[in-house]
Amino acid sequence: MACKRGALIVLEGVDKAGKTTQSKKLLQALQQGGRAVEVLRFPDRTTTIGQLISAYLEKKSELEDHTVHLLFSANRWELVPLMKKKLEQGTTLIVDRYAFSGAAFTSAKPGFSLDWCKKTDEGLPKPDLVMFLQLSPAEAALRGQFGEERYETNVFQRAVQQKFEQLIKDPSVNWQVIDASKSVEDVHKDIKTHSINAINIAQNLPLGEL
Ligand code: DGP
Repeated sequence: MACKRGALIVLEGVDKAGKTTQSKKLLQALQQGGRAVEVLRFPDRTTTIGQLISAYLEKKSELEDHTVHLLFSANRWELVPLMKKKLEQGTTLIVDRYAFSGAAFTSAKPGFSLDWCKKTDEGLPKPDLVMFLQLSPAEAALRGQFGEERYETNVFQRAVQQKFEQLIKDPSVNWQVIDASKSVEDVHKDIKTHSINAINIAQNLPLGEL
């Protein structure tokens, strides 16, 4: 019998929603359950393209806004062969940010339509599940100050939040909204339940495209 494919599971949300903490906890829980699973994170700052993005985010370089959008997208595309290989081999991938961050962050800038921003990611492997960790700007502020990187301001994050609110209305994507204001353990329980369901369903379905 052919090996069953892994699921592509994405965590999205504004900064401070807890995506990275929850990705790690989900990884551990699924591994303890005996599943083959790995975490990926976008932007992947280790590649040549990722290093350009990293310097831009750290404000060490300036890039024109369309250009940086294309670089973020290219950074996802360059990982596609690896992602497909892992999924086909039966490994579930937990992805910390994906194309939806690409659309939400760039379209939060003046002069960018959501449609234009989504175009460059069309054809990427489609997630079996996208969990949106929902946290109001007020609650995010209670989690401390933002860091020094580009985009880490209250005004910009509020604009990003609004763009995500539009994106989660897309019925062609399996969105699950998670209340990220709950305790780390309670959020983890919700995420784990949705993920196990998605893994069970995905193994009998072909991988789709965005
Ligand atoms: P992180 O390493 O998860 O903190 O992400 C770095 C920052 O980059 C964060 O503010 C979100 C933003 N970001 C992530 N993906 C994209 C993208 O595709 N396009 C744009 N413009 N920003 C992105």
